[in-house]
Parts: sequence; C-alpha cells; structure tokens
Amino acid sequence: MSCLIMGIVNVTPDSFSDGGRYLDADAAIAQGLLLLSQGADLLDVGGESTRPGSERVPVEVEQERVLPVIAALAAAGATVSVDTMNAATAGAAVAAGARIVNDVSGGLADPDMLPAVAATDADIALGHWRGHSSDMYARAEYGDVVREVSAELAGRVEAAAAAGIAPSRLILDPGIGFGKRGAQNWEVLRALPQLTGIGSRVLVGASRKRFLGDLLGGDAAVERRDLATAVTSALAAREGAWAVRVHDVVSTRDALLVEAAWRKGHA
Ligand code: PMM
Repeated sequence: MSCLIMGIVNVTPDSFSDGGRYLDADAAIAQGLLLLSQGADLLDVGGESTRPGSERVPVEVEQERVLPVIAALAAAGATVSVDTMNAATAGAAVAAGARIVNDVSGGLADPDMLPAVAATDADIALGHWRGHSSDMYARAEYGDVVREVSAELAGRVEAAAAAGIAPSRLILDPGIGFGKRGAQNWEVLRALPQLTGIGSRVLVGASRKRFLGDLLGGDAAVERRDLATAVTSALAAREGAWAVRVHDVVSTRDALLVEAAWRKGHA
C-alpha cells in the first residue's frame, strides 16, 4: 500500500505557514480543490493554529471557519479530516461530512473528545502532545524521547479503547514539533518503525516545521522548506507511514512516486 497524502487546508488568520491567506471560506474551498487536483488523498481542515505561542480560538469562531469548508469539500467528494482539539467541533464536523477527527492533543485537551468521537463512525488521529502551544516547549523534557512518546501514545490508545473507539479507527501521530525541540524530532523520526510496528496507521506531520528550517539554515522562508518536507515524506513512507500531512502536495507527490517505484522495483 502506498503512503497517502493529507493536504493541509488551514482556515486561520495566523497559521505560521500560509499566513491566513485562506481565511475566507471560498478561498479555503478553492485551496482544498486545488490540493485534490494535485493528488491529495485526504484534506485536513483546521480553524485553530497550533503554531508555537499561539492563542486558543473560541470554539464558535473555530466552527464558523471550518464547517462551511468541510461541508463543501465533502460534498465535492473529498475525504476530509477536521483538525480540532474541541469535542463540539469534532461532532459538528463529522455531521458536516468529515470522516476523520485529527486531534493533535490525542484527546487530552478536551475530556469530551474521545466519547464524542466514539459516538460517531469517524476515525481519529491521536497526536503525541504534552500541552498547549503557549507553553509546549516548557514540557519538552525527556529522559528517552522515543520511549516516552511511544508510552504516552500507547496511553492514548488505551484511553480511546476505554471510551469505546475500536482500534481499527485509530491513527497514531508522533506529534512532530509538539512539545519537542529540534533534535528530539529527529530522534522520533529515526525511530518511526517502532511506532508503525504498533499496528495502527501512522500519520506524520513534518511539513514546513521549524526543525526543518533549523536544519536548512534557520531563516529560510517557509516555502523553502517544501523540498526538505518532500524528502521527509518519502522517508516516512519508506518507514511505513500510512499518510503524511503536507502543505505542498506537488513536491510530496513526486517524492512519494520515487519512493514507491524504488521499493517495488518498477514505476
Ligand atoms: N501539525 C500541525 C497541525 N496539525 N495534525 C497532525 N495530525 N499532525 C501534525 O503534526 C500537525 C497537525 C501544525 O502545523 P500547521 O500549523 O502548519 O498546520
């Protein structure tokens, strides 16, 4: 099976990577359709930035942003996920047509999230997370980052099971950049086979993140990180990732085609 491409549709004025250009619903819908035409398999629609240091968004504002976009993209035939930490938004998004709830907090930010998802037939992506963006780096203290991320994600899997979500509905995400400093992200990526070995689908979200900018030389514009993102996508695919979450679908699609042809021994 080939690695899927989850294209990012951020409906926020302050996302670090597209600067709020898609705040307007029509522009966000157009962006989603463009990503589909470029080869995205899934579209991830989010209305609250998780950029380091960002403020929370009121849940009503989040829903005003994402629900019309989700409804339109689902109606256009897209498989849509909703990027939210709010149970109420997750439920409304599934009612509007989302098939996946993408919770970067793994159900920790909102105690109602796992029961809310259990009451639907949607899948859920559980991210590794230690706290909100405002202070997440303060929590980036690890003895053994790989062991702790795996153990904490296993805890979220147990919590999801306890809430009544079947294991087949779970997607695990190591939460690149969430409560992790640069080097810790590389340690987690190097150990990706340990995560894919758990048996659930694994989603990797490295697109344009700061650790790539640091690797490339710091102040490179975020779009300059797309080549490094595409290489990361190919390597994640090689290590068994189910999907990669990216801003630039075109470059990641090229990279994934190379990875798949190499692995199979034919185009
Ligand atoms: N990263 C961001 C937002 N949502 N969802 C998942 N599952 N995994 C991630 O790594 C992830 C995410 C932050 O990036 P953005 O602001 O560019 O969307």
